[in-house]
Amino acid sequence: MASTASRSSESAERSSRGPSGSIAPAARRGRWWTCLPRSWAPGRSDVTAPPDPVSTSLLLLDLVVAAGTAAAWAAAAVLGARSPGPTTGRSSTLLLGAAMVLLVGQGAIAGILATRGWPFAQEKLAFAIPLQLLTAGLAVTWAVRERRLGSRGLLPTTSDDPPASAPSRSFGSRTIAAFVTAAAAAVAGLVARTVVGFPLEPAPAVVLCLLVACAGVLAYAVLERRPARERTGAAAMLGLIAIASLGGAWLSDVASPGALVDHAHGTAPAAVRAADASAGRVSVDELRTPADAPGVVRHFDLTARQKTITSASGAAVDAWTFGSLPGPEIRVRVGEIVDVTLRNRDITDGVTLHWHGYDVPNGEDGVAGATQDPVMPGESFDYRFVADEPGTYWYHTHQGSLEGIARGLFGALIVLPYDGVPEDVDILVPLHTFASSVWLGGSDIPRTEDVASGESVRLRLINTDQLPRRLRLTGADFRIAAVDGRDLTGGSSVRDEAVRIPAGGRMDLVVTIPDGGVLLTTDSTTRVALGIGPRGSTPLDLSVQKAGGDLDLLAYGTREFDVPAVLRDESMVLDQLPRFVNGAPLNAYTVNGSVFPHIESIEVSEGDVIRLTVVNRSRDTHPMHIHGHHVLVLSRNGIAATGATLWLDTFDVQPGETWQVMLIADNPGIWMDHCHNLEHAAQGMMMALAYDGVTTPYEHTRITG
Ligand SMILES: [Cu+2]
Repeated sequence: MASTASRSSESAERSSRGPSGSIAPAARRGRWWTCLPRSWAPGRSDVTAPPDPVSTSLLLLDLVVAAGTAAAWAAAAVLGARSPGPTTGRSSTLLLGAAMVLLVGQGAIAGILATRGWPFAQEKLAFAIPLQLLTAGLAVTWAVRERRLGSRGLLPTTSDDPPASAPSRSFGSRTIAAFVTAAAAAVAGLVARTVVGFPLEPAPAVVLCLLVACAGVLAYAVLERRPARERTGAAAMLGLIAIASLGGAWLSDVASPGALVDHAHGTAPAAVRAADASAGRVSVDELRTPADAPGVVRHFDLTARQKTITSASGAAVDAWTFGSLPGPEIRVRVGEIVDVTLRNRDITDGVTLHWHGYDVPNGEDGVAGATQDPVMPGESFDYRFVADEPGTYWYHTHQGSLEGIARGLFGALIVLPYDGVPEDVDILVPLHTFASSVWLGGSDIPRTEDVASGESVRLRLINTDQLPRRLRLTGADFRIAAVDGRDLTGGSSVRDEAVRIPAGGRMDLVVTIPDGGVLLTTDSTTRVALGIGPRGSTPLDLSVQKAGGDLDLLAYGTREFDVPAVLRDESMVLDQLPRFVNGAPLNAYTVNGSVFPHIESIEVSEGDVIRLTVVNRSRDTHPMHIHGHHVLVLSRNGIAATGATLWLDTFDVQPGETWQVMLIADNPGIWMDHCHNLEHAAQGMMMALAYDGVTTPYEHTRITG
């Protein structure tokens, strides 16, 4: 086996940190000045086309058709309230016909959606369409009956008009009120889709039915010119139901204790611990790495602080750092004990360290509000875990992580196999957007790395951004050796295919350097690139082929694993719905219709095997990240994974997609599951995977993502 020459990709210049020498890249003076705006927005995704456009398009079409149905009924009501003219009869017949055709259209679309997954269609097939069928049926029946009786002169058009005189309206009050009711039912269907979402439960369905009935009664009272008192009464009832349901929704958010509270206890540790022990419960505080765990201890010090960093291009970045951008690399070997002291110098909201993708004991997971309190300025926290899972990982703050990570509170964690990796050269390539400037491998300008022709290179790609990133390796065949810290078996060599890495995901590429070198680029920008080649070669001049598609990991490599019998199903339906987050109204990101901390936890016992179905009804991509566990990908959109066994800690559920993954409950604790687009997480898309009998003394109200 060739010896492994490990190199930091950020810079040739290094400075040693900590007793055992974690490495900080030195900032370099650049070739041009770029002025960075003070915006920490994640920027535009370079991966835009949804892979399952059918469900997404159908969901959109369904909304259009439902809105059209409501409009047709409303127009029929308006027309019906006008005095009869030469075309009124035909127009209203046409509108009734259109409304019925649109309703049939809703049914057809919902039927197709149901074949793609019940969560796409539940509120439509179980509520919106039956309610509309009922109200539409009544409206059509009355309209036809009235026309028939009216043509025989048997029916007054309104109760105020004598039959003999010219009618002031085309239809009677009862029929027009029925049109209004049908329009209200169509609107209720829209509300069920866009406000309530999945799952639609009985209480909101009953409220919506009451609102529809009230709308009909109010319309009738107005049309019948009933006394003002009656109309006011009906309007008041309508308003009351609306206000009561809004109030209920608000209270259920701000006043309900939240799912994690089932696992929370007070903050008197000794007494609680004794009570827990006698009840067979265990606190997250006890789920730590034992102090006497065997292995060579490698100690690292990480101090979070505000600091101005100069980029390779010479730009000044107003960063929050662990000393460098990205933070010092922690590189250890299987069998060693990773021992890290985190200190906070001046990050006022506090910091923690979460070991992204590394399945540490729960008490080391670094989630403020679930496994510890945030480390405030002047405070410190010690983390300790055994290096036994070789691969590429990263660490980042999990307190105010949206801003914290964006501004630089992260770094790489590399665990080498005991014998090292078989490649000659090992290059770390984090991809991050500071303000709006993309850094590839620690540089915001194109750079090169000298590697002799014929040498093999392992490129450790880490996407630390909020959005999926597409990367391309040009100039030679390459293979994917590992994803999310797990080796892929039997992956064949590919050329000019793009790799797509979800937010927070990692991918190890292996390539043998040809005479002309290779070039790593991202579709995000042409302003950064990493050329790797022999001295004197010009890999930065290689021309990038963008014709190739994305490499599909679900069909890459060879399978070596039989899925065990699945014991239990759980589901997460992702959506964007109006909800109160921390008491403020928001078009929030929801799981199963709720936002953090009110999303019901997935409760497991140690040893459970869960089949988790994740359905995305929204129009955003959600990189779902599960703490403390890797999940095995079973299928996407109903198509089974056929490639190498794919264990991921972050998987991109794109709009309209359905993923099925398997989770083995083998790491007790209270674990966060959340979208790693941290804006989405901060706006509700975060929940817990909670083990039976595990409690936490920390308050979830302090979790800020
Ligand atoms: Cu998301």
